[in-house]
Amino acid sequence: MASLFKEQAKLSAYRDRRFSGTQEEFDEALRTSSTVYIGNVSFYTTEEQIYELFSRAGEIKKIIMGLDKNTKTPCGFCFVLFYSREDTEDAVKYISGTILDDRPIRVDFDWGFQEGRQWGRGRSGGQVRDEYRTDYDPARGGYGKLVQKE
Ligand code: GTA
Repeated sequence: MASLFKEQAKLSAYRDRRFSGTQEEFDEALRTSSTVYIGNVSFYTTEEQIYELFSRAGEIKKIIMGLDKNTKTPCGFCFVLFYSREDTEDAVKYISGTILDDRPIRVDFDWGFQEGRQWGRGRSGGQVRDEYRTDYDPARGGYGKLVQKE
């Protein structure tokens, strides 16, 4: 019974609306890929800091910083590509929740990086969540973009 639950447990609460395959294909990609998404990152955190932290889980193939599509500057997320699935699972298990630049980062399984996914998808250029935020977050551009426009 426990293994049935384990099998059915969702690997991620996030569903990428731009993933073109079926839900089954999405789930399979999450189960097998060696890519993680890192969220809640400060705009000031560097690729070098990400490298140093995530190397603790295993050898890194590549880091892709998430960028604001207008300013081309970091906008608070990134993808880390590992060589091994085991290291990917360790990153989710042990690094998620770690404090980096005073913020608890979120490490999520990802279906796999594709060109274009490095850009924020919000109308203002950054991440969608930073459009709607109502709190003041100095490490992520201050107030949410919609509040700033009011
Ligand atoms: N693996 O959790 C994730 C994740 N997120 C949040 C973004 N990406 C993720 N990948 C994984 N796990 O490549 C990836 C995207 C893309 C890149 C930038 O990061 O696949 P984005 O953050 O700008 O846009 O993506 P995305 O992901 O398409 O945004 P989405 O799913 O609409 O909304 C994200 C969050 O924003 C929601 O969970 C919610 O908290 C908030 N939000 C969205 N719409 C509203 C709304 N109308 N009102 C209030 N809050 C909202």
